[in-house]
Amino acid sequence: MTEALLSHARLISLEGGEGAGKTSALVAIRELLLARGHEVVLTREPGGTPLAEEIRQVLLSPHEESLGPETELLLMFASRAQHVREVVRPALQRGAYVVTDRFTDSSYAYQVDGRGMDLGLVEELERKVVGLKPGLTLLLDLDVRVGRARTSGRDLWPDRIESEQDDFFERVREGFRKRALAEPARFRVIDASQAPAKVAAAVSDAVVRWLRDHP
Ligand code: Z5A
Repeated sequence: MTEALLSHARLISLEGGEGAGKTSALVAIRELLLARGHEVVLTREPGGTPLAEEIRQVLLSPHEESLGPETELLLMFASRAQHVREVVRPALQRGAYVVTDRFTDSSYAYQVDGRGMDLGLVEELERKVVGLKPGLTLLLDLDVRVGRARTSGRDLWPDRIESEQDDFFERVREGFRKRALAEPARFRVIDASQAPAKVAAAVSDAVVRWLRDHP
């Protein structure tokens, strides 16, 4: 159990709503870091280890209709605890960059702002169970309807969280934007409505600047 929340410069997270383009952004960051000779671990949440991926299946299954918001929150953190223990900390300790598709900011946006869970509880879980926060967080910000239109038709059935209504995702988007405003040194907000090449260029530019300032 940890007590302090430490920021790590080699931990980079990507955040945003559905269809924001996090997948292509991850690839752009990996290429950039590899070209500079760094070891890169690409990972995701919920998930990132065999056990955490099993928890992800439960969290996203459209058949888990009875899963309550408290259980959802605790399973997100159970997945994250395992991910941090097995993947994130070991990679950072051996000098690698860890680039993660979502991290604790998603729990603030989805579980606190989206579901109305207690902010203090999430802060405590972040401090005691995770103990780490990204040095750099790229928020791919996108209109909710545009994001949903991009992913519509992708899956036969939307997952449990994708099945929420637009007002839920509007609260999530506002939650992310609020966090970015509160922590301008950590967040870079990227307009994800641009063409894919422009989004990738903005992401790469933000990471290049970050590496320059945090060698
Ligand atoms: N969740 C949570 O509630 N609490 C937590 O603590 C955590 C997560 C960690 C699973 O995450 C769910 O878990 C997620 C939040 C919740 N629920 N939702 N909704 P996920 O990251 O696996 O799910 P996701 O965000 O929905 O993934 P996504 O829709 O695939 O988003 P993406 O990775 O950002 O999008 P993409 O795959 O890169 O692109 C989607 C499509 O858009 C694809 O067809 C692309 O070709 C297209 N695209 C991408 N960029 C563009 C541009 N620029 N123009 C046009 N089209 C584009």
